[in-house]
Amino acid sequence: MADPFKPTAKDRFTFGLWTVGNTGRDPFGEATRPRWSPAEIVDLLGEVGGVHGVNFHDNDLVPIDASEEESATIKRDFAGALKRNKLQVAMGTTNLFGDPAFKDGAFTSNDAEVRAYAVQKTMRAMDLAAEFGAKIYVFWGGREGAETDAAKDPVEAVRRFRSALDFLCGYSIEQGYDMRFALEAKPNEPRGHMYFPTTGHYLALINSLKHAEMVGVNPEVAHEHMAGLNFVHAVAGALEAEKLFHIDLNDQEFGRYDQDLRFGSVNLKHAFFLVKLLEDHKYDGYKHFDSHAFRTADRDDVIEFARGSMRTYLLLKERAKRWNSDKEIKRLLRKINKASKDIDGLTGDFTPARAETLGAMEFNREKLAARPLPYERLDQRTMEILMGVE
Ligand code: GLT
Ligand code: MN
Ligand code: MN
Repeated sequence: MADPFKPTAKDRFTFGLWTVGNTGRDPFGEATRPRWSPAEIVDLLGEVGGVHGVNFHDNDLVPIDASEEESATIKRDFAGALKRNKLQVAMGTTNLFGDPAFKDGAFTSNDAEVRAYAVQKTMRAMDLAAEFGAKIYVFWGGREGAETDAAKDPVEAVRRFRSALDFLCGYSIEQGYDMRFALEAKPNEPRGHMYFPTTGHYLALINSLKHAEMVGVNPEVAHEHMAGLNFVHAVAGALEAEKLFHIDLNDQEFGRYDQDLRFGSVNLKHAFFLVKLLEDHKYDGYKHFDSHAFRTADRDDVIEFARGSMRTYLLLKERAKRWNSDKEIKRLLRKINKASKDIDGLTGDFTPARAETLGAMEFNREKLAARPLPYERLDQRTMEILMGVE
């Protein structure tokens, strides 16, 4: 029988050059894996099988100091690898955090020249992403934050960030790139504090942009969990606002540094509700695994890491389907949901007449409070489905 948990390109799973290509370097130790070229990473993803596409920062593909000639060779090799492995470029982004010029931020830097350079670097990175057909462009403001609020007015920082985004939306439109931007929040790291710490902060900013319709969010599991927040709820807010343009899947122990662990490997229950949410609401964007293999992994184990990420998603998708069709779950859901068209209609659109009717209604608080909510049973059944009990 064919393996039902084998991914195909239709699943729209993607990986970044910087994720499977991660060398294992950390603040305390040197690399444990060699640096593979972009083409070698694409070949590795081809070997993994079932991957839809690959994502990159400008400098993951072309080093910041590459000559025209070097750049042309790298791009040619990369394009060849994409073709032979039948992979797409799904998303592009800019490295606005690695170079020392961005030590005090990029779009929010106190230095007008740094801000202008950051916008110019992004324009060029967008050109590069467009050359490879990317339609989604991610903004992760790695250095857009502060260690001391004596350094700048945080209101001014928000304004600078907005102004850069407005300009770059204009650039994408004028170039005919037809890109959609996805903003990625993180509470801290590498800065002590970031100006846009949660997905909610970005959802609020988007409404104030000149081209709000082309801008959405790219929430990441680890980033919301670092802040101790419920990621499923962050994604739900984005879905409801029709702003979930991209998603970064990985995992994370609550309250730790950014661990970028394999999807579903830490908080299985959260991962389950996340997959269920994405599937129930028919999210059809890319599912990007923004994580990296353990520092102990060699090339074979990196392949296992990539396969495991996709397999876990598909296993959880099957469990979500099982949950939705489970007789007991359905019975419990019927019991706890007390719908009434008449009553909901009353508190829908406001009219003085409805307010009058509502004002005259009598509610029996004791009766309302006495209604049973068997959530313990519901949660236990959920756990049993998750653990494979039929
Ligand atoms: C960096 C970060 C990620 C972002 C990437 C996009 S770069 O690895 O930790 O969460 O998605 O810039
Ligand atoms: Mn991360
Ligand atoms: Mn990310």
